[in-house]
Amino acid sequence: IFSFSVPKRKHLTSSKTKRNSSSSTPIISGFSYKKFVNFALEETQRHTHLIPSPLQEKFNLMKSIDQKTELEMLSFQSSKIRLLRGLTINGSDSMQVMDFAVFPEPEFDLPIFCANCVTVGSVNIVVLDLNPLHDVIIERNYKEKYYKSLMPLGLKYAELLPWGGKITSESLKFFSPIVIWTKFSSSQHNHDLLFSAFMDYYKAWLEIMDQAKEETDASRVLCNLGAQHRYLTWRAEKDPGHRLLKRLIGECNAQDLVRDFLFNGVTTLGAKSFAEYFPEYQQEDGSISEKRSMVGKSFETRPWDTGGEFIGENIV
Ligand code: BLA
Repeated sequence: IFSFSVPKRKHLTSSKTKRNSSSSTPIISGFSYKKFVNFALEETQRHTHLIPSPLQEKFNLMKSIDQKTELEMLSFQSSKIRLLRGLTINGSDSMQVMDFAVFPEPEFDLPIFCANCVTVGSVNIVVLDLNPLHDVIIERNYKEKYYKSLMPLGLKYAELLPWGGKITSESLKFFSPIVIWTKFSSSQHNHDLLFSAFMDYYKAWLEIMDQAKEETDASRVLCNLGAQHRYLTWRAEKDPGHRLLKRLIGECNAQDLVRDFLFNGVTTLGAKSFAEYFPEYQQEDGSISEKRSMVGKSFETRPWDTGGEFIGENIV
């Protein structure tokens, strides 16, 4: 089953930028998030020994129903990493998507590395973060432990990649003080900036992974496990990518991809249901509301100050 190897170097040069000779507008043709994932894999291998995940056998390459879009999946694990997985979508109509995440083993309270980038035409929507495993508004120790030293990095990119506008408070609670939540229009400059943010954030995550010590207190391990399961349950139910995935590969395949690959662990790491974690979504007849947010959008500006202190109002 270990017949899959990390992509070779040649893939690294697969994305290029061409200039349209008849106009001065740079055309970002061949822009792809594959180089992001390749960078992450190569960089991870400098820090730990990656082995392919058993998921790789089932999830590797897929075509959309109309055959026009390619979905590529990669997954690995290592001693501290329960699952490192990446999905890139190469669309025909200048749509490019990346969902790259790294989930730690439950013996580690490491943040979850999260890079979600969607490019449709010239519109780019980005969430890049070391998603906190535990609450960073209530649990100050957790925030201090991981984010205090990362604030300079967060501040640097908060200026370069400005806050993307109102966001649901449900999502915000999964974000850290250094989250990059941004929207921008395509240009070589912006894509380069995003790539450099991705590289810096990922290197920062690997450094804290190197330092992470295994938790031996069983109750703390259970707490980490519960927190990761809650996170997976949230994203497996409410991730904004689901609608697009359904359209591309059909409802059944999309469900498989979301529950078994992207948020693998949602059915195995814990037994609690979505409604138990997020009762506000439960409707009178017992079903789960299809709304993404019960609270609505808020936080027009970055709700963290330069010290990483939460300054947003009314977080629900
Ligand atoms: C949009 N993706 C978004 C938005 C967020 C995220 C915050 C803006 C819309 C909103 O405010 O809800 C991402 N939300 C997250 C993340 C967390 C969260 C990472 O709560 C973590 C806790 N996105 C994908 C994939 C696809 C995708 C795989 O990750 C497609 C296959 C698509 N995301 C996608 C699209 C939009 C989007 C199309 C814009 C349209 C929309 O908001 O529905």
